[in-house]
Amino acid sequence: PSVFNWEDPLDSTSLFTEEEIAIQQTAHSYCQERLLPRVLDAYRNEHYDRKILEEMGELGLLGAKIKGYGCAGVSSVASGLITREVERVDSGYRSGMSVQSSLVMGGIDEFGTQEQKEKYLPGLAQGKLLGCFGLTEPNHGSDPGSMESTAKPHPSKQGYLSISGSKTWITNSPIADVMLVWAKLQATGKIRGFLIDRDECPPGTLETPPLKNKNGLRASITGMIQLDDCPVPEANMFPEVEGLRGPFSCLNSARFGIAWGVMGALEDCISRARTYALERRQFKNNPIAKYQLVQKKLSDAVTDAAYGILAATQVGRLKDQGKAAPEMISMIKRQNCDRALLNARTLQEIFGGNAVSDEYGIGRHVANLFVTQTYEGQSDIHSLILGRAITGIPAFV
Ligand code: TGC
Ligand code: FAD
Repeated sequence: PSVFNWEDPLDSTSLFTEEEIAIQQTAHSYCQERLLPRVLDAYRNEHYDRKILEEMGELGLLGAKIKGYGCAGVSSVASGLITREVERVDSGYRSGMSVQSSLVMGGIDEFGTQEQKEKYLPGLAQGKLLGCFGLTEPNHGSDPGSMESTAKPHPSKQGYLSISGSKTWITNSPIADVMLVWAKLQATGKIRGFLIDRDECPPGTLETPPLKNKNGLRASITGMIQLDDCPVPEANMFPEVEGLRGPFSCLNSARFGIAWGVMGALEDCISRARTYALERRQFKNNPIAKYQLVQKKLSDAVTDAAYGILAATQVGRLKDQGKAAPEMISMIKRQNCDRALLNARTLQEIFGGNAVSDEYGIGRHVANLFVTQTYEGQSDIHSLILGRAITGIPAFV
């Protein structure tokens, strides 16, 4: 007879190949042995250790889907399993990795010239070069199409553009070596992608101040990108892609990764809450796990995690066959983020007063999961993307 396994209730593992399971195990061991012991300190002190990306690079976890340039060339499902393992420890660590892998490396791989790929991808794959992705601006978050950053011919440097503008809430920006910045080309008014090397920016043309005192995602580093007539070689512009298709294509892959990652965070909440409920005793020395209301909280969370993984697996398979519509990714990003946040918040109640202590880890996940529901398209924005596809009527304007 088949056995019910609360850690994988619908046996999603049976849908993964041996190679995918081996990759997940490598990521799992690294995350539990090397990341978990440092997360509490990192979160308390709002510290991100850039060596983490180098360690991930050594294991082949960065840009893992990309073929060539020192990348592993794995399936979408395998890349999802990596993000699930990283976010099982902390969404901030997954965030740093997603930006590097999906947004920067993915963007260069899809839209870069051969020279750009050869120049940046091997270093990014090793985690020796750090990347960030600048789309959001202080006045334009959900509506990046209205961005104000512009690129115009440089007044004095032949073959250079001059970029001005401000990007905010940018993961990794204070420590990034290379920045993928989206700005409008003045001549056409069209959005284009630019690779900006920190080392090549003259003093005063680039600042990347950190945004401190966050109440979520404290184990990742976030900042601004301020460009003031920054000279950027024309050769550093993505050659063809124009308009929002560029940044949104990178986002398809990062949003897919988040849909997997938040399920890892939720699974960690489930495991912590279950252990706590079995150990904590109230009323005639009963474990609180005996009480129906506690069991319902666990049942809801375990069900949502199992459904979320199955849906993400299906979209991953479709993605590799070239059949994943962006709306499918919006659906799993929205659903998995919303469900992870809702269930984590409910499971937090199982810890009683101890939920307030950061030693129990649950409050950290709840605070992080609020951010995951907000970035890469806030959940309501994904509702509208789905609503547009369902009705044919865009609700944004
Ligand atoms: P819309 O008219 O919908 O589209 C404009 C052009 O873009 C194309 N497009 C896509 N292409 C590929 N994939 C997608 N998912 C695409 N969605 C749209 C579309 O075909 C069109 O192309 P063309 O050639 O006809 O010009 O544009 P809109 O301005 O009406 O968009 C509205 C909306 C709401 C869909 C969009 O603006 C949106 O998604 N807003 C959310 C913004 C967002 O997600 N920002 C993320 C910033 S990066 C980030 O948060 C990183 S956090 C990382 C971490 O730390 O983990
Ligand atoms: P707004 O767009 O001002 O939205 C505020 C609220 O209004 C939301 O609830 C939204 O859903 C709602 N709203 C807006 N328009 C509508 C509408 N038409 N109909 C209904 N509701 C609407 N960005 C990057 O480019 N790169 C990064 O690396 C990056 N990292 C981030 C890291 C962190 C920790 C955080 C917090 C954010 C990061 N972001 C990054 C920015 C993130 O993508 C934006 O915060 C997000 O897209 C929302 O934009 P906003 O904050 O300007 O909110």
